Amino acid sequence: MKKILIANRGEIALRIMRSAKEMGIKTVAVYSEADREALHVRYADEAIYIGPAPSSQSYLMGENIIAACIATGAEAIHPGYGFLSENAAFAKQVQAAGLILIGPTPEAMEIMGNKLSAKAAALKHKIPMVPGTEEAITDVEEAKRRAVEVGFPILIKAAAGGGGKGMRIVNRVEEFMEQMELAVSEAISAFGDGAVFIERYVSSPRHIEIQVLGDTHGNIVHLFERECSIQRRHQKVIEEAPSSILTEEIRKEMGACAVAVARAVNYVGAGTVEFILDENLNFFFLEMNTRLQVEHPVTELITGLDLVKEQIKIARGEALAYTQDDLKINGHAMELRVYAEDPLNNFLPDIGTLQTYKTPKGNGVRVDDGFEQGMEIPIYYDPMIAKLITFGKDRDEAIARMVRAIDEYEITGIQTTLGFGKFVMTHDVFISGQFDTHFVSKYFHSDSLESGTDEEALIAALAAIIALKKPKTISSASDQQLKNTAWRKNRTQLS
Ligand code: MV4
Repeated sequence: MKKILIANRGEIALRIMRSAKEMGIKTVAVYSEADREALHVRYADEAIYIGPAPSSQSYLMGENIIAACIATGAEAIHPGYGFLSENAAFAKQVQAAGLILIGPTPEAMEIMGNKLSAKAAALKHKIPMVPGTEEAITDVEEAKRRAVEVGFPILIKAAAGGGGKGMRIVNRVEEFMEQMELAVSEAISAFGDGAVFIERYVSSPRHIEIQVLGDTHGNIVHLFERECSIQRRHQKVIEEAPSSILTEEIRKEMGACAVAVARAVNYVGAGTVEFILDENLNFFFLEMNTRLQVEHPVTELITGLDLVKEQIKIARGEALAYTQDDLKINGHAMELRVYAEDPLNNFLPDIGTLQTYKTPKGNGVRVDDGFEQGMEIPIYYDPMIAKLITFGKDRDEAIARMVRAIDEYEITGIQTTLGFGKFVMTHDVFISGQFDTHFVSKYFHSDSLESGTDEEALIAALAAIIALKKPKTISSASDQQLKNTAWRKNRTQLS
């Protein structure tokens, strides 16, 4: 493999190109109108324009990407995460064009793309699963009887959903019919597929996922777990490896289950098997993600492996160079996703120019980003600016480094989740390791953040006075606009 095309943008495109470069492989970037000046375009050996800014007209245009691959003589495509990375139809088109997709087979993507077929594949291997229905609900009365059997609260999930999309909690049997109708119509409009199933609702879960790698020779290993319980509205904010809660025994069991799930679909490449863990440390299989994930760096830091290099070697047909017994956890890693979002304004995306952008440095700090000072964050794509990753000999050291790195990070011109990250890292409950997926909604309020500078406090106070004095007829929308434009935009980073 001498040249690969990276069908992505931002930090992950750069991350992939760096590993390719270290392997002596040339890189081809693709870019949209909004990314003409982007770092991934400058970093690549070649770059091809693929369409207008909206991803539906550029990064999701499989045909244009395959054409760019052929035109540049690249032999393989790395899809990164998001965009076309889990699109089985695209994977088939890549194969049909005589190219290699650096990822799993279209068949594995297809099975894991549907939660019910994923569960059916796992069921054959005695993988623990949350009690519920094993098939799509066709008879609502029968489903209701099953819900009573399982016990309320229950969850209705869309088979075509995933990552929390298309889920509904039903607390009482009286609500079942109504929620069912809503869930089905939502699933139809969101996914074009009304298939839904039910599961008992695990009320205080932890989200634990296992990284797996499979080669084309039938070898599959796991690279231990990542814990991703710190999230808000199904968007992960902080991830770590290893989990602070797993015992060596549960880790082994979960790892073996993850490998069995991967084996059920002859998994090739890097994948992640997602579980939830209840209060009694029982774990249940939820779904499998058939891509390289955003949070892969924490696994890299504790295993010493480069997951992108491993993906490329697997795609070249090489066998894994190690067995499960060769793999060990060393130290502890933390990741904070730095989003261009305003934690004081319900985490609304905050776009604009990075007036100051200085990343933290030093021992145990890694920053995976795709921006430089002076650049604008485009509105068209995910608002993630960077991933701040720290490593230490143990969890306490990884946390201390994270706090130090957050303090060193300088971002002005836009609001970010850095201050929010510091709130979590310094919270007793997080430090104790005794938390669940409700951490953010339980403990974070907009007044949890340290206040900004004196000048900002003054402007905020003035804005409040103006708001109090204004005639009642002024709408709350203008109130919001005042807050956004008068002082929030130019405030320096909370940290
Ligand atoms: C659940 C659950 C509780 N019980 N399933 C959300 C993401 C998707 N992969 C599945 N999710 C959940 N499934 C049962 N039976 C709770 C969640 C859930 C969750 C899971 C992991 C991380 C964060 C979460 C936040 C809310 C709900």
